[in-house]
Amino acid sequence: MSCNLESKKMERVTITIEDDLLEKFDQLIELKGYKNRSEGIRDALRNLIAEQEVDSNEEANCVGCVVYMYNHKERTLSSRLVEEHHHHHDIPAATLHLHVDSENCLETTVLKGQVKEVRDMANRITSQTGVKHGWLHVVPLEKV
Ligand code: NI
Repeated sequence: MSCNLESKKMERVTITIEDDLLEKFDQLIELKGYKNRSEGIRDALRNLIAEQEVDSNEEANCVGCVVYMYNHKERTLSSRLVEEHHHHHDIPAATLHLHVDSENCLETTVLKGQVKEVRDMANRITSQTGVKHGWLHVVPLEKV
């Protein structure tokens, strides 16, 4: 992840980091494909700020990505999930469905709304009996 920095005012800062922590960070940024440490640190800061914003403002606009797996042979589960989506059609959503194997389906649903609405909807999906590996990632829409 990176953004166009040409138009942004930048400031050079000096930070102090323990050798072993820096070594791990260097391994991480290489693994993730960052061009340099600055790119990696900027992204880490953005994530930290976004996480804090989401935690502190339930009314902020966001997009949420909820990922979950379920067994489509589980009685009534597929229809319960569809029912959940139709019942809350006021929250814009798009779902990608992958037939993982003969039993399991993986769905990724992208929701748009206030943090509280998105969290509630994600909880209604992932708390259904038979849904496993439920996970939500929330991205605030205000620019960081
Ligand atoms: Ni499927």
